[in-house]
Amino acid sequence: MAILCVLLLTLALFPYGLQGCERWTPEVEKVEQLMAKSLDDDPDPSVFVSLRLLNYTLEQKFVTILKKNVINNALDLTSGQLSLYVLALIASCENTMNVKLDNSGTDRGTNLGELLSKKLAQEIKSIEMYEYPVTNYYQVGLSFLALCKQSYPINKRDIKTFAQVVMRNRISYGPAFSVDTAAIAALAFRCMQQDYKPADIIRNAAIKLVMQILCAKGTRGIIGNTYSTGVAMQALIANQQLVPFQVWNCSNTLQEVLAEISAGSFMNPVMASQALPPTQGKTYLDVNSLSCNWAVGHLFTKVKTSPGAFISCIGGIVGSKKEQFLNATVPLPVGVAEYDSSNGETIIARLTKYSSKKSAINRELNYH
Ligand code: B12
Repeated sequence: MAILCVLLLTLALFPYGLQGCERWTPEVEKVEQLMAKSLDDDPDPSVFVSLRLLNYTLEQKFVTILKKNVINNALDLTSGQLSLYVLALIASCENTMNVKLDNSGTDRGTNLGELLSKKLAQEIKSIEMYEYPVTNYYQVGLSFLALCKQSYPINKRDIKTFAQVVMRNRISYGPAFSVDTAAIAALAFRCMQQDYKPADIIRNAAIKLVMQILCAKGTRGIIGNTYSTGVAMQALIANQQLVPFQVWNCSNTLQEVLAEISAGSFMNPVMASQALPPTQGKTYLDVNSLSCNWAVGHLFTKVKTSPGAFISCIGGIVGSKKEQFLNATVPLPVGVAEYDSSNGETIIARLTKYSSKKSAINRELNYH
């Protein structure tokens, strides 16, 4: 049945461009904020990548924490975890081949490409010996993807081994076909279609994966289950030149994902991180086409006073002890430490000159 489905879809192959595959909703924004909040504990690279793809304004301090974490733990990370750090740092315009915490001559830098390449070599060796990787095929896919995004050399033989896994229907965990795993592999093979060889083997693996993903689509648009649909959508968007338009209507899937988001199925930031980017037409392949405008950090300097924190300096500008915080034109009834900002509210620090006439606005800073 599955073979017949793949065959029919292959015959019906009519390339087309995807349309109407992006929609911003208040629920998407809520989940985006939930992801952003989760970074404060310890930034997860998957959540960070997702927020970067969504164009969410982040503070650069998270990049420093990610760099510290990856440099200190690189050897202990699994191939997939290291790959997610690589993607996060690429999305931050960092040179992953030479990651440094400071620019003094003493820091020799860490080559994450080299480390990841070694981890992938172990995965491939395990596949060749035991027909299963050290971790799982999802992480093997992430490793190929992250190496490709760094334009790091990948052994032709390793690509062939992974393609063979695909062609022999071994993209699974346990006995069942894994849509999530196929999706990550499809993103990796799409990426490798650009500059890697053997070209025909890479293309055939991508076609097979796309067809398998399409065969996992339910009538309403969910692909696999709720939690695989986001990554599957990413795979189909990235491989849209292989998607027959009669077979997949992206907007049905988008609608289902948005409905699940509204129903509260994505309160786990990592699960949300896989699903949100494709709702805005973005995939992991876009990590290297983002601009790096960081939010200014450490904006407010506070001094301790008996009622609580008193803001003495904003954005490097020292106050005159005459500052006021207003909500619209109404002075806040509490200090900033106690002020509970509501969702989506923007704080504007507006520097105005007090004068008997109209106040002149010198500078305006916006913060979310
Ligand atoms: C591989 C995999 C597994 C492997 C993990 C072990 C291995 N050999 O690698 C196995 C087969 C054991 C597994 C089991 C389960 N999995 Co699983 N798994 C995955 C998969 C495909 C990749 C995970 C991965 O490597 N990520 C990349 C690395 C870098 O990130 P990581 O955080 O280090 O990965 C670890 C965790 O993801 C953890 N893990 C795997 N599955 C689950 C599930 C839950 C609920 C938790 C908390 C952790 C967890 O194992 C990974 C390897 O150490 C994901 C797909 C996806 N979209 O994320 C599904 C996925 C995470 N699994 C899922 C589920 C539902 C399960 C099960 C609950 C299934 C079940 N009914 O028994 C069990 C949980 C078992 C348990 N002990 O708690 C769901 C989670 C949905 C959700 N809302 O949280 C996903 C998203 C698949 C899906 N689309 O439904 N899984």
